[in-house]
Amino acid sequence: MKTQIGIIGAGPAGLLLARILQMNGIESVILERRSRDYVLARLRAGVLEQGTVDTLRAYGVNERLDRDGMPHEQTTFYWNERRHVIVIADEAGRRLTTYGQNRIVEDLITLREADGLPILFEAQVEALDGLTDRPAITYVQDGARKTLECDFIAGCDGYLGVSRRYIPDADAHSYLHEFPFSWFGILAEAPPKPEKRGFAHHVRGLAVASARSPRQSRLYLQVDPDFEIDSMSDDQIWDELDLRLTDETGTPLNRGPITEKSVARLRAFVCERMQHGKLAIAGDAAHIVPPSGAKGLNLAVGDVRLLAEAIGRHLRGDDDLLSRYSELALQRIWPTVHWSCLMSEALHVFPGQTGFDTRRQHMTLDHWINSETGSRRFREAMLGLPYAV
Ligand code: RFL
Repeated sequence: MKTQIGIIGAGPAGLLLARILQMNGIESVILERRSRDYVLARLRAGVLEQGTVDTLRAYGVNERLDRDGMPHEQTTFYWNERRHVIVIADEAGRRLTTYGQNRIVEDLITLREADGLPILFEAQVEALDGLTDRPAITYVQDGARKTLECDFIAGCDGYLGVSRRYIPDADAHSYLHEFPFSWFGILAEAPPKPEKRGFAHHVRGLAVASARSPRQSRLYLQVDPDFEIDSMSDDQIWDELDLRLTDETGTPLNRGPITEKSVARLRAFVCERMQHGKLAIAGDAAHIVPPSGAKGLNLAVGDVRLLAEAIGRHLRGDDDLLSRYSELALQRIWPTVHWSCLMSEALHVFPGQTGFDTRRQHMTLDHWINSETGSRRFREAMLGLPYAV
């Protein structure tokens, strides 16, 4: 089989890249190791920067987003049993929008399938060849080994994918930081209260209240790395969330059946080599951020916009942008990783944390909440950096 661009991974990065390429008259084949049902059921992120919403609109992925996306113009810190509001919307009308990553993935798959374009599910990529000359992807589907020949390969296969290892010296140019805690996330059939959306900094650890739809709440608790998912009853989970997200009004969260539970270790990772010959990596394949800043999906969108433009120019014989892909992408990635780590450092309780450490966290929170420069910095970081293209 032959195509112009072989895309590994049907996550948001791979699917959106395929969509942008399609709109620019460039054909692609997506290879995805998981089944269609598995990919559609994966929950993950849900807070979109204005730039992500605008990008999805620009490529016609907005029908359901415009109807069901929940814009929000402020966020809240719960700290010392008080509620502190920071305005997020800016003078240019930018704001954040809640719309689940699973719904973006579903919208992109539906559009692609309606256009009759190929996504091969349960196609596990095993090897890449010819990266400086004639790229080829070897994959296994239905027990058979097959080859996809292409002009260029986009590795959008997430943190544990195969493509990064085909970039020479990728490990030597990668940076990993592991935080000493995890996030226990739940999805509940409970209408989120808009006034309860936000982050809690509590002596028992961080908590986060967010939404996935007007009927679904997405909530997180900081837990130890060895936390066992069944060690808390549903009532204990709700009680712990209400305790950490407490404020002067004592308003509790809306409760409802918990439909999903997951635990994820907090990490930050950046690979500074994002391209080699006719291979480039994008999204979680190149970087991951702790979820406190809600930036993982938004960063993937920034990479993919840039990569689509670089691939288009490469196919027309101009490699200048492609040769600068890593450099330009990193201009968004490092500040965003830094911000996500700053938020993590200010909001969690660290093992062995001293009173001195706690007072320094309070200084950071006080700066964001009570100072004009701090609030502006917080707002700008949450709204996201401009794109290179
Ligand atoms: P994805 O979404 O991981 O997609 C990569 C795809 O590649 C496939 N794949 C392969 N396919 C073929 N052959 C192979 N050899 C392959 N190896 C892998 C995988 O099956 C998968 O379908 O990466 P992408 O597209 O870069 O998108 C990035 C976002 O998914 C990610 O940044 C965010 O979801 C991060 N993230 C969260 N961000 C938030 O802002 N808020 C959250 O609450 C939040 N929760 C999460 C998350 C990421 C998680 N993962 C990756 C551990 C929760 C989890 C569990």
